[in-house]
Parts: sequence; structure tokens; C-alpha cells
Amino acid sequence: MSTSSSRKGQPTVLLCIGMAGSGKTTFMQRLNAHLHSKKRPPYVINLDPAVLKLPFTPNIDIRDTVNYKEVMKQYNLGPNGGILTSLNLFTTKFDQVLDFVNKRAPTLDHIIVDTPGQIEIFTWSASGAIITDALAATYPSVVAYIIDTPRTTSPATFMSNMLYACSILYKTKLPFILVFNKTDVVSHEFAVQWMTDFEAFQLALQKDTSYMSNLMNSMCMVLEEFYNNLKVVGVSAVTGEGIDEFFVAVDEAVKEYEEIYKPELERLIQEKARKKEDEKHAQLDKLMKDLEVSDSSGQAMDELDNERNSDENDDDNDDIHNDGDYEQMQRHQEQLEDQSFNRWIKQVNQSADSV
Ligand SMILES: Nc1nc2c(ncn2[C@@H]2O[C@H](COP(=O)(O)OP(=O)(O)O)[C@@H](O)[C@H]2O)c(=O)[nH]1
Ligand SMILES: [Mg+2]
Repeated sequence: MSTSSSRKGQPTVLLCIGMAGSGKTTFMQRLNAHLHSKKRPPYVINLDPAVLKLPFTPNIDIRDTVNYKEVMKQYNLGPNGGILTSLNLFTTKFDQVLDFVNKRAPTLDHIIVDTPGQIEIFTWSASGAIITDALAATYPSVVAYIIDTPRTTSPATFMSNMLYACSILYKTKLPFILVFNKTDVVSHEFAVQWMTDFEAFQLALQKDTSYMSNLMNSMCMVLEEFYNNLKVVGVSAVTGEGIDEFFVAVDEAVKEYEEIYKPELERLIQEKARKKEDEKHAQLDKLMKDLEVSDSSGQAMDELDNERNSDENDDDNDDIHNDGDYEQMQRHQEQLEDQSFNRWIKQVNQSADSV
């Protein structure tokens, strides 16, 4: 089998995302065991602060940094708020996590990431987006969307799961593998058939007499395009069935990342940097204008008080546009930005340490 998806220094990130109970953590364990058996142990990151027991030993565990029960108490939150806030606090330190990963990257083929039980905490939070983008900006990254196959056998649940997957695909903009898990209980053949044969899904819908079936009828036409862009595998995280096929899909997804996602990502990063630079210049220009105004009002006062001659005033104005002064002011502005950023980071670290 092939697990050659990674090149030297460029391990592949596998982000396990899925509904609560779909089997993300068990699948992580399977991936870990499989890669260990190939003598290519992965780098393992756990982002679920609320998991009680992990069936694998992570290299980085969010639970070492934040205690989610303490976060709940301190901020007066319920379980979901506690998990989300813990993830937010952890994200403020994600640059340190990336440093660890970068150091180990040259010896790695895969980085596998487990996400919180409740899907929306990762997929609809700023922290989830920051973590995903940070990883995807550095390494080829693939989303493994885990589906609880036995719980997806009714057309309505299948359709809502596919719509959710679709929303994540468009949000992350990363190569996507649909992993139909628990095939030891129910085979994923029905799902593959529904995705490839429009009429088969229509037939299944006819058995469903609810008012929803009309809506789903139209929805499945919309989803046809979505299905065309997907890789589908059936696995059993418990027995290990289908894991080789999963890694073949990962190899294809990495190629897709290099050909489609990476150039797009680089374009977006450049655009962002350009926008930031433009904003900085606009702010500096505004600052310069403000200074000119305050300087000329100062000059007016000077004229009244001291009856200074106009030549001197012209010289003063020229001084402001002098390149040396402009650069000095820019340096000063940058120093101020750095200082306030450092202060902010210090505050965040302090609040994270106190929980
Ligand atoms: N039969 C079967 N059960 C599974 C499989 N994968 C996970 N499970 C079970 O599904 C439940 C939820 O799994 P877990 O990995 O904790 O899900 P998570 O919330 O997505 O991390 C557990 O009871 C697992 O034993 C599988 O492939 N087959
Ligand atoms: Mg889990």
C-alpha cells in the first residue's frame, strides 16, 4: 500500500472531523496503529479538551494546557461554552504548537489531528479556522470527514450529513475524504449507490412519505456536483477494514492540494499581505495628515506670537516630508504596534495560565 503522500519535511496533515460519536477518536487510534505498524509513526495532536480517556498517546494534548472543567467554573459556562473557550485559549498558543511540529516535520510522514466531539465547536469557530489555516498554510492538509454509517441509512439523515459535509468543504477549502465508518456494522455500499445513482436515491426517497422528501428531491440534484469532487471510502475503525483504501485516497488528496489548493492558498496569503500593507500605508498617511494639521496650527500660533517669517514655516513643512523623518515615524509606529501586541499576548497567556 502507499503512504508515500508525504515528501521530506512536508508531512501530510489529516484532520479528523465528524459528528459526535461518529468514531473520530477510534479512527485516530486506527491510523496511529496502522502507521506505527509501517514504522512511520505519526505526530498526534488532540484538540478535544473534554475527552476523558484517549486510546492513543498524543504528542500534543490540549488537556495539558487547559482544564476545561476549570474554564467552565471560572467563566460560568456550560459544557459547550467550556470546550469552545478552552479551544480559544489553546489557539492563542498555537504558534508554539507549530514550532514543535516544525521541529519534528523533517522526520514525519503524517500529522493526525483529533477534534472536539461536537462538530460545530471546531468547524464554526474562529479557533477551528485559525488552526486549520495555520496547518494548511504550511503542510499539505486533508479533511477526513467521519460518518457514522449505521446512523446514516435513512435518506433524511444521509442528506443532512452530506449538506454538513458540503458546508465544511466550502469553509475549509481543503481536499476532502468522506470516511464512512463502522462498516463492520453496516456496509457503506448504499451510500455509494445513492451518491452515484440519482435514481437509486429517488427510489429510497419514495419510501419516505414526509413533506421533507420533496425538498430532499431537489437537494440531491444540487449535491450532485458536490459528490463529483469527493473521495469516498468505507472503513471500520474497530477492525481496520478499508484503511489501505483510505491512504490511497489521502495520496490523491495530497496531489489535489498541490495542484489546486496550494496555488489558491498562496494567492490568498499574498492578497492578505497586500491588503495589510495598504491599510498600514493608509494609517500612516492619516497620521501624517494629522501631524501636518497640528503642526500648521502650531505654526499659526507661532506666527501670531513671534511674527516668524514665512520662509521658516515652509522649511518646517518640508522637514515633515523629509524621508528620514518618515522612516523614523514608521519605525516608531511599528514599535508601538509590537509593544501593544506583546502586552496583549502577555495578558492572554496570563489568563490561560490562571485556568
Ligand atoms: N462497531 C464499530 N463501532 C465504532 C467504530 N468506530 C467507533 N465506534 C464506536 O463509536 C463510539 C464513538 O466513538 P468515538 O471514537 O469516541 O467517537 P467521536 O466522538 O467521534 O470521537 C464508541 O463507542 C466506539 O467504540 C467502528 O468502526 N465500528
Ligand atoms: Mg472523540
